[in-house]
Amino acid sequence: MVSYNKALKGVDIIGVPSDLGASIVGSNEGPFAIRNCGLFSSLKYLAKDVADRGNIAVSLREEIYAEMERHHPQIFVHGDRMFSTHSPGFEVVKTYLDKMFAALAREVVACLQSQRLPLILGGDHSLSMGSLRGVYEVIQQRSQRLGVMWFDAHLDGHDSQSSISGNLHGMPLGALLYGDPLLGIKPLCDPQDVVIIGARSVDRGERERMEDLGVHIYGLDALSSSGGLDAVIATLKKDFFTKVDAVHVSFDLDVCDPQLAPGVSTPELAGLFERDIYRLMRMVALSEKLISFEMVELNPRFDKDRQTAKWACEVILWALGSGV
Ligand SMILES: [Mn+2]
Repeated sequence: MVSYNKALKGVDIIGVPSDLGASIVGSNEGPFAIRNCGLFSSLKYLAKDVADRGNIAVSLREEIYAEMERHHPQIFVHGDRMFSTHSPGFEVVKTYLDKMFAALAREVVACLQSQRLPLILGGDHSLSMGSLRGVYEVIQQRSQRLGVMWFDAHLDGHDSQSSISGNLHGMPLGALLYGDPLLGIKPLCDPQDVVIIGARSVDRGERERMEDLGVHIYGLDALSSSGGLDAVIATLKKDFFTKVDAVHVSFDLDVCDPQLAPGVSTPELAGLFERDIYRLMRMVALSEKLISFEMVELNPRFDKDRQTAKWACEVILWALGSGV
């Protein structure tokens, strides 16, 4: 049993050591860095039944390059841009991603079906394309309504057409909201039940497209005005938690201020600090509706003295009720 969610029998850690969705490498080292901060033993204080299911198999970039060369002998410039959706070799990348996302979705389904909370450690944010597919599979079987809380400096609301970079970690939420034929993703999220918290690096078109559909965006402007966080928490309690049956939290560490969490691939100035996150995670724990949690975008290469990895552990523990 987890201290603040009686419906959960235990917690299963799942690592996704992949940075294939990002042009900046290094977030593949995230799961190792978080585990090395003693996550497992800390979780044991909160939930007696904690298991680590290990990592999802992720192919090496080098292996994928070699496969690309076989299909596209004319491609000889190897670089991180090769993984962009605009790359001529993307269909090769996609076969690897599909395998990885399907494996993650299967693991998530297995956890949820045994009333356990999948605690997913990324990895870049594109992993949500796999994790949320698994969560929705179970939610639909149960005829339930899922709320998605997306903590992020960015909206991640592009699709493979609208994205300038073609980086997959900038499009997981867009793909899940609109569907994306190139990525083979059908629309899964109900926009009304998606909240984005902490966004501050936003394309106007991306924001308007999401808001027109009904996605609730609580950007840094809403959170930093006087009484802003109080108002957002009150609104979420009234209009979000009461309406959904279960909640998935997707926590991109770049939602935090870079002074607090420097170890991310795409830092953005002026983010959330400890007290804000504490209050938001306490609300999640007290709701008793959390069914899955992912911690993404930790990039240990940019971390300072493991500060971001330790902080990531703290956020996880709060979400599971350690600060209640
Ligand atoms: Mn993100």
